[in-house]
Amino acid sequence: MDIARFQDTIVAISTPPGRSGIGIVRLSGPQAVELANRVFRPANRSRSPLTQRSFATCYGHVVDGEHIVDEVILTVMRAPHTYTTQDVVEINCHGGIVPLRRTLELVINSGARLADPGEFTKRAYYFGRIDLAQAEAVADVINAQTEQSQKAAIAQLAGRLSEAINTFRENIISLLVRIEASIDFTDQDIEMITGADIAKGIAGLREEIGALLATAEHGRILREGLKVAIVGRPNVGKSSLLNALLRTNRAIVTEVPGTTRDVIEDALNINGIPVTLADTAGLCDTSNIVEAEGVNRSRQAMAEADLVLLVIDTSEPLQEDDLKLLAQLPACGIVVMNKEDLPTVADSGKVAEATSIPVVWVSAREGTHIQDLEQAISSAVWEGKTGDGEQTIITNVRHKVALQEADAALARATGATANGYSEEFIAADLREALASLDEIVGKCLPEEIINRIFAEFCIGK
Ligand SMILES: Nc1nc2c(ncn2[C@@H]2O[C@H](COP(=O)(O)OP(=O)(O)OP(=O)(O)O)[C@@H](O)[C@H]2O)c(=O)[nH]1
Ligand SMILES: [Mg+2]
Repeated sequence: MDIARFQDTIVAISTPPGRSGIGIVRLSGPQAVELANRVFRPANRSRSPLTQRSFATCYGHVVDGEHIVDEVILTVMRAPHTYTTQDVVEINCHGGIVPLRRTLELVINSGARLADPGEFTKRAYYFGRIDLAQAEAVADVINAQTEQSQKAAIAQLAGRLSEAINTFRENIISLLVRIEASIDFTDQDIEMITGADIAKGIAGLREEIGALLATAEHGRILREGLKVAIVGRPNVGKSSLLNALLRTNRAIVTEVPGTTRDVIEDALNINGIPVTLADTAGLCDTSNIVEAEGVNRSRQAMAEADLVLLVIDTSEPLQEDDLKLLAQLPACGIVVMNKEDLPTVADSGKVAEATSIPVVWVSAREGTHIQDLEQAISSAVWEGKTGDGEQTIITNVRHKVALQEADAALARATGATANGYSEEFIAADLREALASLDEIVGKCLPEEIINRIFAEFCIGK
């Protein structure tokens, strides 16, 4: 890592482009206060950012020579208790693109460099204020789509995941110390670690890592969202159901079978779960090439979904196609018995016989019992858990893969112990497990990977 680059003073607009009450230009680096001061004129001439206490504000103007650019409030935050651990200055401008751009340009002309995406957070990581898992959580907090996703990200930012990983690391290190002592001092009078001790230590660790890994699916959904596909025969009310769940008229609904030709997607929040909902073309045998392409896309959406809602029209007798779809329905599915406002003709007993997955009755057109369906969707995801964010969870695929690798190395160590291999082999496996855990918190990780992680961040964070 080019540490010298972190001695540059960087600047960026930290708020999104567009009109807003306030926009923030942020600086970090050894010259942050000095460079900000060059473009700032305090309203009270006796107060200067240069002599300002940390976390105090100063009212005045950003100026270009004698020309006033904007009326601002400037906050000075002094190293080391700042976001980056360096001196940080935030200039609260008016939130229009012109005052923000001009302020940014003036600071750059004074000698600052434009920040790379995520460079403020990268500095916080390199200077040791947060570890890599916490830095990744910063982006997750910004990107969170629901309160539950945000809770998980905040817990990770506060270091909950890092604590769990560090406890695993310490357990491995203490096992390693004991194993290495027995290797180095075989002829001395110290208490030797036995194969049984090692096996017990590793088994306990694997159990805890396994419990953390078991949260990964739940975590992935919180971070990336749940993909839900609405499928069924033509005209059963799939698009009406999409509209009912979204509470808008997003998709075209008509009494003509084959109305929906393409997959229509939209995002919503169901009891805290970020969901991407896909309405699809009715599944049927067709020789019409447009309809056939629609059916292909429906099948693809069904295959890619985390959860499938199979809609059945209860105002008609069950058809062969309904039964075929029921048989194909994945375990993570819900049968939606639609049009409950009309007299029931479909044989619901046959549906219950055909599947063991939940069945919910609704009227998509009238909007009745839609909340029951939402409840069924969240139960299917959380499997009865509350998803209250109290548990430490894995939300990031990178962390999941590293934990799986650590677990695989521990499994090899268990095998080596059971087979009575020498302690050197067991120690080598334990060191590999340790290296995988290190990757999560960002110890000894190749720079290329670290750069890739921060490249995903927005400018100004
Ligand atoms: N009575 C009643 N009619 C409904 C209900 N849901 C949908 N319909 C009607 O059923 C017809 C088809 O609805 P759509 O939502 O377009 O059905 P679809 O499954 O998307 O149809 P395709 O896109 O053609 O596959 C429309 O006339 C709707 O008004 C319901 O709950 N009750
Ligand atoms: Mg439709």
